[in-house]
Amino acid sequence: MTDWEKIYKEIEKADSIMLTTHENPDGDGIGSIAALFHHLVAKGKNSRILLTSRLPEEYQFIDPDNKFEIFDEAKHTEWLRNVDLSILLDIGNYTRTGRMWSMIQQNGTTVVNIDHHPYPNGHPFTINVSDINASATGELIYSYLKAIDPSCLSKRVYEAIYTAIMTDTGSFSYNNTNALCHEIAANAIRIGVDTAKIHQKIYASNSRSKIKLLAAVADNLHFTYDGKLVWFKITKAMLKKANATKDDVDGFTDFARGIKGVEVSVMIFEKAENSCRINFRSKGYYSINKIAQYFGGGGHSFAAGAKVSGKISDVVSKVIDKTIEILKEQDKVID
Ligand SMILES: [Mn+2]
Repeated sequence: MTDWEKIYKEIEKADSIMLTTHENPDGDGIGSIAALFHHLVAKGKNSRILLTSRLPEEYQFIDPDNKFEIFDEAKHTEWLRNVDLSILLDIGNYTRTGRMWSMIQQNGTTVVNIDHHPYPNGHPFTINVSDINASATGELIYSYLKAIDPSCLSKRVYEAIYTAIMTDTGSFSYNNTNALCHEIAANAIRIGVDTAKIHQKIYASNSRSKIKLLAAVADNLHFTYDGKLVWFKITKAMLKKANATKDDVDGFTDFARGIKGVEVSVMIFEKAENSCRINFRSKGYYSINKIAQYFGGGGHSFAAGAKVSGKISDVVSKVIDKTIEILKEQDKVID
């Protein structure tokens, strides 16, 4: 039996199914959920989408029927306690389901995980499909639907899958872009998906506050390690001054990586007084997920993240020192 058949068997058995992705969801998690949701509804399942944080504005078009709910303990505990199957998509690490994880575990039901992030230290899932060669989780959902329920691949489902793949491949530009992504994109165009419009909705909708914050960031970039490493911090005060929100920092680490001569970019974002979020990006020469893993996070070789507790000034020196150390180690191996 293939993995897809195993997963479908679990779906067939279940009456109620919960879909979720990581907190601060991105286009891949959101698109993958929306595509799979159509399949579950077509199969007559009582399905719900529960997110630990809200659907970002630029992805609202994927959810015209308001099926994406924000997990609320008072509202969802009872349902979640009795759910037959939980499906996690693009999660990276199960801890990124936040408060929902303990509930998923407590009810002892089947957990299916579909992801393109690696799981080096084992996993707590009933069925785990972790394919690091896939460009995006959306690509895996496409393969699943093609194998199990090809008639479900409607224009709307292609829209969701296209969104997942476009956002995770940097609009088909990163080195995870593969032949299948382009085949899926071609199918999407043939079925009538307005791909230019999707791109515009997601990438041409920057708020003025976001650009104001980006200007502050661009003014405070720190170059080190022969200019190959660039880092910047975003403090609460900077957010306030630009009138920006935490969602506005999306894409900033990619922007910094795009500078000529830079190989690795690091963002240190002050979440709270004693907690920071760190994002790492690499152009492809250095692998940076080891750094994220050192700080208890995870991700891919060239895009990873972690949460680090402590004051931002302490976190900056800790993270940058460790980053340089790990880049040096890789330079030694490469020499
Ligand atoms: Mn992804």
